[in-house]
Amino acid sequence: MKFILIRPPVVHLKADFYGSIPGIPSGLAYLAASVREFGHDVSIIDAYGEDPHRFYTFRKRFRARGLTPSEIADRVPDDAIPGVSVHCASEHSMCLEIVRELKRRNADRPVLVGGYHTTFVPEDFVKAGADFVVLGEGEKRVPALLSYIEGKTEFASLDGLVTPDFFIDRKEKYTLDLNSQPFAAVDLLPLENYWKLGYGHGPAMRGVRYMNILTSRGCPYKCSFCQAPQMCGGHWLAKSAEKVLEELQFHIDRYEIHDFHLQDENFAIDRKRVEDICHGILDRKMNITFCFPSGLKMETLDENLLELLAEAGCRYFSLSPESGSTRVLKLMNKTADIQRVPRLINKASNLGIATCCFFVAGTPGEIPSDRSETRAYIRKLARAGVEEVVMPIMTPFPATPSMDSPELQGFTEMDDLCFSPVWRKDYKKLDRFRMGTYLHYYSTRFFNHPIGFVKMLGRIFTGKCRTKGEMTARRLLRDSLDKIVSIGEKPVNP
Ligand code: B12
Ligand code: SF4
Repeated sequence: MKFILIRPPVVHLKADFYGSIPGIPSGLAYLAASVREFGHDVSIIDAYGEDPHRFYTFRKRFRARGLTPSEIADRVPDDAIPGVSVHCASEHSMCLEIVRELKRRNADRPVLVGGYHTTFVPEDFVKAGADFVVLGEGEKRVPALLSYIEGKTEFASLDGLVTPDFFIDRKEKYTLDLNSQPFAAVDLLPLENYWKLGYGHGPAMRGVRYMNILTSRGCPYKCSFCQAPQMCGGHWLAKSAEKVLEELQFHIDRYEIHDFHLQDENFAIDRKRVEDICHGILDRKMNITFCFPSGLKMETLDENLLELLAEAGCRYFSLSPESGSTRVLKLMNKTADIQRVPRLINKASNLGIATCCFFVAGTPGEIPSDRSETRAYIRKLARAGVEEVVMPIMTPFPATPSMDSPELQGFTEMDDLCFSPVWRKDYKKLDRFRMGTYLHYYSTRFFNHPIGFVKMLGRIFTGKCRTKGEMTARRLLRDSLDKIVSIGEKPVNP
C-alpha cells in the first residue's frame, strides 16, 4: 500500500519570536522506516524541508514556512493513504487545514493523523475529517492500521486509536524494543536542503552535514508542565550501546556525516551505556562530534563523565535548571539538584564544550523574590562560563497539571500554546523580566569572559556557530531576507 507521511510547514505565532526551531523531522523518519519494513511503499512530504525559505501568512496571526496545505494536497496521489504528523500545539490549525484539504480533494480516501500533539487532543482532528487518529508511538500501530484498511485484520485488534465512532485508549505506552527497529528512513527527506540552511536542532553550520538521531526515548520524571510523563507512561527506552554505534557508523558510511545531534530527552540515564558508547566511538576511531540539543539531566553527569564525553567528541549540551528558586522547582515537581550546575558548566567550559541552560519564567505561584533568585543564579552560571541561556515563558500543554492552572487560562486556541504566550495577563511583566535577565546574563558574561564574548560575535558574523543562540541570530537575519523575498505571497486562509 502507498502511504505518504506529511510533515506540515513550520508555523508560529507572529508575536512568538522564539517559536520556530526548524530541523530534520527525525521522529517521522523513524516511523517511516518501521512502516516500510512491513512492505509498504512509504514516502514523506516534508512541507518545511522542501521549501524552507518561503514564508506566508496563515490565518492572519501566524507565519508559516514551506508548502501550503493546497500544495501539499496536490502532491498526494489518489491511490495513496496520507498520514499527517502533528508535532506540537502551534501546528494545530495548520494540520486541521491540511486534513480538510485532503478530504476536500478526495472524501472517500482515509486520512490518518498522529504525532506528539494529537495524542493529547485527537478529537479536533476527527471533527476536521480525519478517519483515524493514532495515539502515541506509531511503529506498531500504523502498520496494524494499514493492514486493517487493506482488509487484512479485524478492527478489534487495533489499539491506541480514535475514529469518528470509537476512542480506543493506549494499552501500551513506550514498550517498543528499540534495538529491533530500523534506522530512520532519512533517505526520504530533503537532507541537502537542511544542510544548506546552516541551522538545525543543535548548533549547525552552513554546508556541514549533520544527522539527528535518537538513541533513547521517554523520561521517568514527572515535571508538572511537561507532557512526557503522559506520552511515555514514565518509561525510558534505550538502544544498546552497540546499536547506537552501528547507527552512527551507518550515517558515516552512507552520508559522510561527522556531526550528530542526539535528540534524546534523557540520553545519560544509564551511565554504563554512555561510557560504552563513548569508548566505542574512540576505539573505532569514528572521529565525530556530537551535541545534545534536547539536553542532558544534570543528575546524570559528573566531572569524569564530562571528560569522557569531551574526548569522544561532545561539543555542546544543554541543562535545564528551569529556575534558581528551589521553591519554584518544588512547584514544578522538578527533581533537580541545581547546586551542581555551575560546577558542571565550569568543567565543560574548561573541556571546550559549549553549554546552554534552560529556564522557565512564570510558573504559577512564582513570586518576585523567586525571579530575583533566578536572575542571581543565572549570573552565577554566566561567571561559571555558560555560553547561552534560554528562557521561555510558561505555557500550559494538554494533559499536564499546568493545563488546569487558573493562572494559565486565557488562550483562545491550541495554537496559542507557545513559548511566548502573549495572551497571558502577566505576559508583559514576564517578558520584561526575561529581557532584563538576558541583559544581566550577557553583561555578566561580557565582564567575566570578554574574550569569549567577542569570539561569540565573531562566530555570528562568520557562521561558525557554537551555540543555538549564535545560530538563531544568523537565522533571524536570514529569515528577514526570506520574508522580504516572500512578500507578495498570497496569505492562506486569512
Ligand atoms: C526532536 C524534537 C524536535 C525536532 C524534530 C521535530 C520533528 N518534527 O520531528 C525539532 C528541533 C525540529 C523540534 C522543533 C520543535 N519542537 Co520539538 N521536540 C522534539 C523532541 C525532543 C523529541 C521528539 C521525538 O523525536 N520523539 C521520538 C519520536 C519517535 O516520537 P514522535 O516524534 O512523537 O513520533 C512518534 C509518534 O508521535 C507517532 N507519529 C508521529 N508522526 C505521526 C504521523 C502519523 C500519521 C501517525 C499515525 C503517527 C505519527 O509515531 C512516531 C514514532 O513512534 C520532543 C520531546 C518529546 N518528549 O518527544 C519535542 C517536542 C515534541 N517539541 C516541542 C516543541 C514545542 C517544538 C517547537 C515548537 C519548539 C519551538 N519553540 O520552536 C518546534 C516546532 C518546529 C516544528 N514544527 O517542527 C514540544 C511540543 C509541545 C506541544 N505539545 O506543543 C515537545 C514535547 C518538547 C517540549 N516538552 O516542549 N522538535
Ligand atoms: S521536563 Fe524533562 S525531565 Fe521533566 S518530565 Fe519532561 S522530559 Fe522529563
